[in-house]
Amino acid sequence: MNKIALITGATSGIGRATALLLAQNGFDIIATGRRADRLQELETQITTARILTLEFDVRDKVKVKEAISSLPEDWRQIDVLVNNAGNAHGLAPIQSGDEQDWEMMLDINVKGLLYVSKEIIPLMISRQQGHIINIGSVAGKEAYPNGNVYNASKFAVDALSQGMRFDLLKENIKVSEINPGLVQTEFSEVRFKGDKDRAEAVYQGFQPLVAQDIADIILFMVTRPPHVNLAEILVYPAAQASATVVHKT
Ligand code: NDP
Ligand code: 8X3
Repeated sequence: MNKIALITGATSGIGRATALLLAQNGFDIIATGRRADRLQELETQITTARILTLEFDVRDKVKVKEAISSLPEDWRQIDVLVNNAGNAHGLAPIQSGDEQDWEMMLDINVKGLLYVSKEIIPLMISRQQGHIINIGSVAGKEAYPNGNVYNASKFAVDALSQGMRFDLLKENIKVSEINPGLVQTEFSEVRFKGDKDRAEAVYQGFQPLVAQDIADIILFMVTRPPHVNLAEILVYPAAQASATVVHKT
């Protein structure tokens, strides 16, 4: 019988690549996101494993609870939770930051991760097994100019990953964190509110990571032997040395 992986934010970028890769490698997939058309498309693309999709906004804790409660019995043995849903909204000095952007980043990246985890952790505890992978960021390891609230949200993911690891130790649940540098996805388009030129410029002059690179790491993490937990990985493109130092040609 396949293991089951629930991936938040599976409609795009890292989450989508992870859903496709895990499905090719013996996992049944629960894919979540807000865009129903993307979820339906993913259903047609995953043919070698079972796939179930759940459409919800991670900010809505009632909907999160309802969605996870609605899982049929044969989908409730979740082995892997990938807390991936998230984005940056805006890139502005703290003194001119937009409050709605701030709320989105804290509500999605931090509270959303908590709401989903709160529903899945009891299912894992009841089986005394599971693996939670939190997608943090280099932005959660070092702040950078104008990153402020996005940085804060990812520093929170880092703290929560460490905290979860302590609290779930006796429950035999592994907690891992992946902190990527620049990955070319829809991330910058969202950050710059649909400005495609500005988004593309972020990745020009060097070879950025792609979503598949992060999916490969997730697959490696979740296929280690039971006694091994790869607790944390910081992964850059070869041309990146810190959050702000990128060698562009
Ligand atoms: P994308 O924009 O391509 O994907 C973001 C995903 O998150 C989408 O599937 C989106 O689905 C989902 N999402 C966003 N908001 C919500 C919400 N309110 N409720 C439910 N789902 C939501 O970006 P990435 O793949 O790059 O980002 C994935 C994760 O990786 C994020 O946590 C990001 O912070 C992190 N990261 C990204 C890096 C990069 O350079 N790209 C580097 C380091 C970390 P939908 O819109 O359908 O709801
Ligand atoms: C995404 C990477 O450098 O834009 O978390 O913050 S960065």
